Amino acid sequence: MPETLLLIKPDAVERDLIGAIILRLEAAGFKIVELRLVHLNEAEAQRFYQVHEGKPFFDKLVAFMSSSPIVAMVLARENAVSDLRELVGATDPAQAACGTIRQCFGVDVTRNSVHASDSAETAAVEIKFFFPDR
Ligand code: 3AN
Repeated sequence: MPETLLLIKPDAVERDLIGAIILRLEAAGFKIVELRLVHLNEAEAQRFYQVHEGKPFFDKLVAFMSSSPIVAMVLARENAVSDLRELVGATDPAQAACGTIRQCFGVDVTRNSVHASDSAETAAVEIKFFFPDR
């Protein structure tokens, strides 16, 4: 079964939205096959987002992602990568489609509550980042 990585970001963990987000994932038919709560340090957050290094928002993104704990999970389902991206919604919550996780819970383009891998190749790398034994 195809797998993808979902992160519940600091803004959502801080607002006690872990359960609400998991409810939506399970209701959409995603199976949680790995799950952990983790507090990234700055170097780890830089490594996770290295494709964005040099962009104007990089330092802010790294500071945010290492500011408090996040939840990392591996989700399995048919069409896991593309269907999870659809459920998550656009990067900017203000632009995200009605009913998406970011539209419902996101605060702004940095505090957008969740991350989902954007391709099967990225998913494989991101899953290894958080779950090296997989
Ligand atoms: P997505 O998570 O929707 O795939 P990416 O991969 O383009 O978006 O960006 C990764 C993360 O960087 C986003 N989730 C968001 O938190 C942050 N980000 C992207 N674009 C901006 C921006 N213009 N200003 C601030 N943060 C941004």
